[in-house]
Amino acid sequence: MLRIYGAPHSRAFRVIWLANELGIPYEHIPVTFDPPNAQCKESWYIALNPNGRVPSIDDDGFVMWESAAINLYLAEKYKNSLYPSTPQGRGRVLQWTFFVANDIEPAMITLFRNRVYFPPEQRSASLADEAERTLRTKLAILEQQLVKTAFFGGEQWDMADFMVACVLYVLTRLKLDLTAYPKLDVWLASSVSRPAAQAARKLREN
Ligand SMILES: N[C@@H](CCC(=O)N[C@@H](CS)C(=O)NCC(=O)O)C(=O)O
Repeated sequence: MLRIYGAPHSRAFRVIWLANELGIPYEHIPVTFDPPNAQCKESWYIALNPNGRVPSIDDDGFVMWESAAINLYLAEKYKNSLYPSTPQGRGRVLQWTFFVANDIEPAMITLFRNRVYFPPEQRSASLADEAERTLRTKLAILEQQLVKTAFFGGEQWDMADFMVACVLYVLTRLKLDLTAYPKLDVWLASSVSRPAAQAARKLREN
């Protein structure tokens, strides 16, 4: 049985969403990460993930951490129609995975923390503004791709789309104005409306 560790409003959301897409049965252990009582800092959890961060998985005794790596592993092991059948298709999945992880997520998280997550007195408007400028140049690259092809996977919504959408999900909580990226806006709304995403979102609301 697959075990997924991490509160549903953490990056564990990404893994839960994919497990739903793949139809994998799993047990969810909602390990908390918010101080001061973060369960991910307890010794039993550090034994699973030395970073003391969520998510982690235990897949029949195989323990892994890092959300993107976990999702690439699960997609390959429990392949369904989302998993590209060609090396080129899989190359595209990796390209978009690294792009969102390296170029988008740091700016997006800085923006999220300084506009939404931190208490108002801890927010920095200048950090937020700078992060928004960086983020917008990267969102323009995603928009350009969707002008060329309907999906990041090409003709159909596949793992490349999933890997972008599960990171960009934070934008829906930031309420960033996406009118400069009309195709990305529509694509994101439709991605997060997928039944597998909706089921994972429900856990966040509970
Ligand atoms: N690159 C890691 C980041 C994991 C991460 O930062 N998780 C947050 C929750 S979303 C966490 O555990 N924060 C607690 C901490 O850093 O102490 C991944 O994608 O899995």
